[in-house]
Amino acid sequence: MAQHFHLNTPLLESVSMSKRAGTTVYLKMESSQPSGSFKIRGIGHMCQQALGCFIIVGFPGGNAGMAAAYAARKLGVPATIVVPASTPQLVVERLKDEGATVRIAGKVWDEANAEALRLAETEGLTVIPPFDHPLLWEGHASMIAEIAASLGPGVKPGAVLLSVGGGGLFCGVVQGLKDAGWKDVPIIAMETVGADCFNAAIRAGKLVTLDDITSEAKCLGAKTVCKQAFDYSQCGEMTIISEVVTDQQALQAVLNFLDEERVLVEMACGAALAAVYGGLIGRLQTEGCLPAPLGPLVVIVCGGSGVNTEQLTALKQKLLS
Ligand code: PLV
Repeated sequence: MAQHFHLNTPLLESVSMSKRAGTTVYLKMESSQPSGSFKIRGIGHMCQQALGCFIIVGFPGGNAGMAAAYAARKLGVPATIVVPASTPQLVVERLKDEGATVRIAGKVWDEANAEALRLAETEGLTVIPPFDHPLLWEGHASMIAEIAASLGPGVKPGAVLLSVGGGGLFCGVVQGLKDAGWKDVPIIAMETVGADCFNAAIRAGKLVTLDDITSEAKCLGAKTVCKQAFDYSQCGEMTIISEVVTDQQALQAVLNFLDEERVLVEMACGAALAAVYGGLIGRLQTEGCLPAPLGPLVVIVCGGSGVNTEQLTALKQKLLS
């Protein structure tokens, strides 16, 4: 059996983004993972520990589901992905192409989750959660060890820039930074308006459940961030900067990235990229939240497979016209 399912992804220097950020920008290309996003790191790791068949409750975005379906195919075990009815047909088709059984249950994630728990109970399946589990964070943390190896000895990031949905990626990156001895590296955690459960929790000083997900960045659409992510933001051990961009800014970043780096990513990833394209890095330096000058900025290009040219055109019409 393979040691793990994820790939060691490239760390690419972006000249055009470096110009905009005023420091060297390195792109950790998680968009080139099998299944299209970083999710395979944590989910692949967890599926390897799980015995037998498993089940996952997918969000409409489907990247966690895609990663589980891929890992199941490689392990030769069946996977059932339960998704809410709001899941786009494109995502359902891709999950089926990966060989998963797709069950559509309920209108929203909570209803799909209830059905998944019922199925797990009656059919004896293991539930793989999309973002809230230590094994997922352990798997995601591997990207920081790779970044350290790519940067080489003595080079440390000035900051790490990423997107937050339910906080699984964030928790993995925190863990990875701690493991690398990089606790002093600030994390810039990006969300979109209407999918901003982490920012809302930080502002409220407690976990907050959003009424609804109104952002088009569906893959950031967890209503409540995981407790571990919130706890990291409160413990003061590391510098965590939480920022929110509009859907328009996230989409504009996706378009800029496609033009300049020739890679198509989801809006969820655009939220992080928008920090560079929208001039946020400079603003944070002016406000004293980030040092000036800043060491290399590492951007986690989390990817996402729920996007194609047709959907991009539809998003442009909806958000930018
Ligand atoms: N997306 C999950 C969970 O959604 C899903 O099932 O699609 N970037 C991309 C491309 C993602 O797919 C996700 C998560 C994130 C960022 C955020 O990661 P998280 O949830 O670990 O913070 C809710």
